[in-house]
Amino acid sequence: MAHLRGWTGRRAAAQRGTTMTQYTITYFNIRGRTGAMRYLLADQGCEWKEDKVCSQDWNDGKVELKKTAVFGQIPMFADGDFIMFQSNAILRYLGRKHDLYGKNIKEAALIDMANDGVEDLREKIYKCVKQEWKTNKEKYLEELPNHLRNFERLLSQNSSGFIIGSTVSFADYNLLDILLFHLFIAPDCLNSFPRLKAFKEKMESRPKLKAFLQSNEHKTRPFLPENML
Ligand SMILES: N[C@@H](CCC(=O)N[C@@H](CS)C(=O)NCC(=O)O)C(=O)O
Repeated sequence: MAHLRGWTGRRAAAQRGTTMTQYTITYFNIRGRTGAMRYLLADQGCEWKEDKVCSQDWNDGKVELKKTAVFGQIPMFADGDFIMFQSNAILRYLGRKHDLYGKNIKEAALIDMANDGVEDLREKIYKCVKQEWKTNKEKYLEELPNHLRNFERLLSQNSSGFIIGSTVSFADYNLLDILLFHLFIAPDCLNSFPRLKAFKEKMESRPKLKAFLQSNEHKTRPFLPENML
């Protein structure tokens, strides 16, 4: 019976152009540090399960995982029995597994470089949001073009429209995610950056990713806890 269910599931997944569920994302009910991995999985035709952690329970110490997580934090990612933490390590793992890590070690190094740039920007915005967004917002948005300009320059050096190399990489999904978050807090922020705007449109128009971005599941998941913004 289990075998039959597996076969039926595989056939259904194949018909939808997706692979069987073997991945699980364990996280709070926000996009936060898991947006990019969801975009990657959706775009690569993979299914995954969501294991939502209640933030109140987490803060009250009621979630066992808080004690067992390698660095005491989530997201946690499972590929079958294989468990790991750290969102950027998860992206790199999926990058290797789904051939989204450049065509040689130099391209891979540049993809790491671009992804670290996204991480730096993510850290900056999360820090401002966590402290006191209302107070920090104006200054943050004043400085934002200086950060976005670096990505615009990188894109100008690459004719493919992707951040590095000629095909999509895991860093592209992460860049898309941080851009979508910034557009949420500052809808005009890409107006002076035509390449970033074109990049966003290129990524959003990839059919499987487009379908995911339009899904209720995605649209109803907030970027961050609502009381933070
Ligand atoms: N470097 C880690 C940071 C993870 C992190 O900051 N997780 C936050 C949610 S975004 C968390 O677990 N917060 C609850 C806590 O620290 O107890 C990553 O990239 O995965």
